[in-house]
Amino acid sequence: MHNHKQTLGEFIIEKQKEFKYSSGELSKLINAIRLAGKVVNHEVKKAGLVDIFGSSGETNIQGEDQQKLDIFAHNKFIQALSNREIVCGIASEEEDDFIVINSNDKNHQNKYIVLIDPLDGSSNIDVNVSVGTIFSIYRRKSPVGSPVVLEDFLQPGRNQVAAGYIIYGTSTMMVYTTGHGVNGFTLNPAIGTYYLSHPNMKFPEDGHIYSINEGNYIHFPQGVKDYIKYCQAEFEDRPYTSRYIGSLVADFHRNMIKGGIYIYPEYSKAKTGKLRLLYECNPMAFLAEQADGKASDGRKPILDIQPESLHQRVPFFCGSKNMVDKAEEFMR
Ligand code: P6P
Repeated sequence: MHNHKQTLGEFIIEKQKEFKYSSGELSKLINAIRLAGKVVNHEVKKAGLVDIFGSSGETNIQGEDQQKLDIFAHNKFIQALSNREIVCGIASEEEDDFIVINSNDKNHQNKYIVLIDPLDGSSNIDVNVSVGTIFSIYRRKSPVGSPVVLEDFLQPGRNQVAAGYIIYGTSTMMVYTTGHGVNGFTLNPAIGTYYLSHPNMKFPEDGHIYSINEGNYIHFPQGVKDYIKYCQAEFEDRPYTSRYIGSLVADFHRNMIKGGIYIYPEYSKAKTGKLRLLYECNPMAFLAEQADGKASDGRKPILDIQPESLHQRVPFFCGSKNMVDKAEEFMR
């Protein structure tokens, strides 16, 4: 039986037809991300063969040692998004401030902004473990025609128009939502085409996998310690399995397919957690809710948080709804 899998390109065109007033700008934006993802994938998959291992000797605003692939990925996404007159501004983990795209007024006519973590999990690059790109898309709030301003980037996650990730794993996949469910596309590297391999992805309501860096156990809030002990108790469907890859995209993706919870809580060494609200937690929370999962800071939905700064960090509890509910019970 010829099982024609729809390509990402066909999918985007078909979905655009459903939005009769769509200008096609969002489709162009998703296409730009699709293209940049292929370019980054090509580089990531050969990282071991060329001298792009190791650090660039520079550090980013997080004080993190910037891997060359981080910078390569950042540049490729900025380039792909800037060249096509689609967005009026970009914020990236790799840049201290947001980027105003081309100050000529043509680009100020564009209504979308993008926030991106070009290569999350970069510490895993040198050990050949999956890494990912995370992106988040909003409509600008400031008037079209003027240069984009900080407030355009500080919108609650609930305002997102689209969000997704590219996971550079045993296969490369692009997983995204435009607010009508989550769809996963797998890249066929031989021909550079993404195919719809995981339509309408959903978090199982329950799960038996918990993802947390237990090396920080003694520093965790008591509620997190109690939840971990709950996961480890010999009872009913427990103990659960502990799986922690050290790449948010990889842990999230596995949990969405198999069921599970990912937790990066606040703790003594990271007073408000480690993950960034704007280009890690908000896009993953939008995907989680669209896949009938849940994402909170341990108390309230991530998507309802009013951001105050570009690189702000928040505690992150995300995954199967019933597991996040249970973890929140322990946090109360
Ligand atoms: P830790 C990678 O740097 C990252 O931002 C996430 O992708 C990952 O889940 C987490 O940090 C790992 O942090 O402190 O456990 O090494």
